[in-house]
Amino acid sequence: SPSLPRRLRIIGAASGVGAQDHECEHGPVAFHRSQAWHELEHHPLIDWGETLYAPDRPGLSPLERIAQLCARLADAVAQARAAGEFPLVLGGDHSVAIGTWSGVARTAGEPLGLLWIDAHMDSHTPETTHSGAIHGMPLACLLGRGDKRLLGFGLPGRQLLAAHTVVLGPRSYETEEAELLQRLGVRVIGAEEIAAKGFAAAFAEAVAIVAAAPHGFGLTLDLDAFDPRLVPGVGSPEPDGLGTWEVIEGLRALARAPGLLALEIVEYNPDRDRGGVTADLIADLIAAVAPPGRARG
Ligand code: Z70
Ligand code: MN
Ligand code: MN
Ligand code: MN
Repeated sequence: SPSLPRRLRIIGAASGVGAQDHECEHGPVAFHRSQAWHELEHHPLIDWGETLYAPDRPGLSPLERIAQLCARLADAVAQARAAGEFPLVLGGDHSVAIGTWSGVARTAGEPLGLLWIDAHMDSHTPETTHSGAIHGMPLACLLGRGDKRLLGFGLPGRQLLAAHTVVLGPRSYETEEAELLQRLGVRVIGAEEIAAKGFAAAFAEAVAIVAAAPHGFGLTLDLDAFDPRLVPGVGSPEPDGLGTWEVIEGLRALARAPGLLALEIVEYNPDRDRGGVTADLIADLIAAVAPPGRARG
């Protein structure tokens, strides 16, 4: 008999302290209150699970607050998978990726493939960062490099197979992080290469690499990958960037891949949104991966 479509469980991860501008911490709650979510919430196969917050106790450093949030997020993601649901994590700044993909790798039992769509590379270590911002480090952490306090939520060592990890879309980065990715063998398909070969070809190449991971793969989508003229509600807008339609179409195709284990959408900053267009896009991205299901009306 055909397998039942998986329910999709949204988990809000309200981190802002990983970025220099903390406003992304309001992303999950703002989306939950938006008209775009109101139109999606009746979908029979989409549930809002919970929203997790970084602890606010005085004396905790940003890194300690992110570590505590990521520990709980990894557990929440693992619980969703154990319940047979498909986790969709909504950030929050991109440091939450440490928790999301640690939780998924733990349940998969082996390191994963990961498609990282972003204007940035997020592959600094505490030794190479220029800004000190932890949302500039999560991919390095998932590859096993970084502060030990951010490394203990998933498998021992690394959560990702470098040979099945792709960074798609970077157009703003520092040389140290590009060098780390090159040294580890991560394929980077930057904005110039996308412009040269077209998004569809670049996306297909990226999917072929990540979907070949033997124990499954994920997608993390930093909203700053999009052109900020189309998607203004992001933490760190960078000029130019991807179109929305091409990515939604790519997600529709990706959702049919049997190895896709989870999805993450991050860096939603409601303060910079205009007329709810960024919230609308988030709803369209969620709908693109949701199983088909009639609204209850
Ligand atoms: C820079 C840093 C970053 C997101 C900005 C930027 C990192 N490389 N990541 N916005 N999502 O601070 O390390
Ligand atoms: Mn605020
Ligand atoms: Mn990012
Ligand atoms: Mn980014």
